Amino acid sequence: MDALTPTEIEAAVAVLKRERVADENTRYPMVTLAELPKAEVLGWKPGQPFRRFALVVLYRQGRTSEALVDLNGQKVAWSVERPGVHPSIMQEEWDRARAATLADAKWRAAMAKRGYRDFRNVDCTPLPAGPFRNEAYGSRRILKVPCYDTSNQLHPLVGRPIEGVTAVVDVTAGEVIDVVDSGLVVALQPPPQAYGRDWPAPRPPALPVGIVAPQGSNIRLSGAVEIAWHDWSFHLRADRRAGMVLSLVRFADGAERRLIAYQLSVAELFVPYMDPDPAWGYRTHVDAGELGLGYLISSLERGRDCPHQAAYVDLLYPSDKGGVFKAPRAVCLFERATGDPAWRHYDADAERADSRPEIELVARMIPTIGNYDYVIDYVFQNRGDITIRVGATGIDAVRSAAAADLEAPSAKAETAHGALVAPFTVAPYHDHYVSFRLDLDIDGQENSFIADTFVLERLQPPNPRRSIWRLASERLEREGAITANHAGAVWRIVNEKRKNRLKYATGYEIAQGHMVQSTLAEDDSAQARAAFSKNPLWVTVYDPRQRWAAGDYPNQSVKAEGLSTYVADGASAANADLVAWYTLGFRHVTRAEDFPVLPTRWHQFTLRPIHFFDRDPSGNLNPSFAPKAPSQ
Ligand SMILES: [Cu+2]
Repeated sequence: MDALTPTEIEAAVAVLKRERVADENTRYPMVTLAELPKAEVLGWKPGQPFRRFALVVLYRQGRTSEALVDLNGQKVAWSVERPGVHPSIMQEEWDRARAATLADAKWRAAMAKRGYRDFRNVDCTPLPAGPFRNEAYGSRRILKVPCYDTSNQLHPLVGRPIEGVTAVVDVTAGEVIDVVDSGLVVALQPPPQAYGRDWPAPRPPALPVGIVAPQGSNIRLSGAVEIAWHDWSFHLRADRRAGMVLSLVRFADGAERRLIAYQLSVAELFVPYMDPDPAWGYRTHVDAGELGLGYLISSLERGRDCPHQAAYVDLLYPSDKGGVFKAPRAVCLFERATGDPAWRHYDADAERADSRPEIELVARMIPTIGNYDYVIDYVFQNRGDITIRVGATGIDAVRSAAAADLEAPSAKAETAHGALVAPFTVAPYHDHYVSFRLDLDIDGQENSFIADTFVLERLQPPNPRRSIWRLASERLEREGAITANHAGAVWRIVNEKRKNRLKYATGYEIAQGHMVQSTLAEDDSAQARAAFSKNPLWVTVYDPRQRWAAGDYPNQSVKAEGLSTYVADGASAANADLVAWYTLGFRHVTRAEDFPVLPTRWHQFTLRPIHFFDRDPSGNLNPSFAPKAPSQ
């Protein structure tokens, strides 16, 4: 399960060139580990030889192909053309789009209408093109480019957006093929306080509060990269698109290391803006497929993004040109005392509480996707829970407005699709949908999905109660979206062949946390290509080729791909190798408190044992986990 090493990446590229599948002009939007069949992985014993394969997406002058390279045999196992698709955007394309825009005469003329004749203080940030079913760009590879006035600013992302003008760049030709001028001209006002260099001065430091492990760490790291912490163990690797990928998640139950999840990873991130302006309507980002969370992973700051004593893991990613780049401190792993009781009970007779302090393990990455930073955490707890959390922070995408406040004459129109977050600054409303691919393998691969719903049971006299609820359990027979009665349901994946001591099928609940369903129309191409966002949960039968909620190539796509096509054959889901896909998300109604920076906004859900164990696995927590009380 280890990520490809630099030697393997270079070897894969060399084999492709030698067999003339690639040449000097080929770019590599993806070079990643092609996993071996599950049986081969699970049957492997340390010391045995094993096979290694690289899955490569190649891009050369408008043509996309895929190849599988056998790294042991040093040969191309297969290669295939993929006509009509667009792989993720590459670094040189961003650079080319920015340069082409700044040099274009038509764009300069549109900017002159807004008072710009010199461009020293103008910066441009290319964006994915979005789906464009009705535009005349054909199959060209496009970036759309809005620009910002950066005079008096330190940070281009918080520059003043120059409204009304979007350059459309064919990044293969390196030329601007269209300049969309909506005619909107917003006279630029002075930047609001707290923009750029007016960031508020930090308050004086408070007395220190921290997370310390004075006698060392309980986390054990080995290989590239195996993690063991208390009863938990898992493997972590880097992927350009998913960021960190967790595999072979096990819990030591007595002498047995029981498999819970074969793999956990982000499967897509969809952020559609709700602004009809042509300069905004295309902003319907599908970040993992268009860009890549690993590609945009940001280095973690010691003592700020994670505690000082965290273990920081550097990760290596393949570059667009077939080389390797290193992301220093790409992932952190740390344990923390939450300050909460893991469990407790107060004994009134004895006048004392028996309780245990809670300690948990966090595995964290923070991809920075343009203006947004997503703190993505997998939190492991002694009670057997894995809580998956996403914290959205960073900077709201904003547009310039004429209104200083809501009483200004232009405010009503300017806040129809967003809120003023600062004077002259509107943050358009939008959604965030994060799809998690949860390949749960509860005590093995033969699993079933059961939804327990709450139904009203009427009671008759002489019973003084008139109603109670009872559980109605339904097993999912065919793969598909979970649409019926899902609010409040207990969703669980069980192994009907393995029983706990009470003879319940062992299982894990996908405990509903924050979830959101898209309400966009089916005939909106933004919705079509992110069809997964229509449902909070999908269950599919494992297929190693099905990894991405919006499909392999959502960039510029107008088609429904991914989950909606994965379930189309309705494969039997009873006692099958199941994959659950959970849509975590929120509707972002922007507000003044999102400014100058969005305070981290957390959303989460939990994987929780249900009859998996014979009893609470945290019942045996040692009271000595308690830190010594500070001397008074
Ligand atoms: Cu947001």
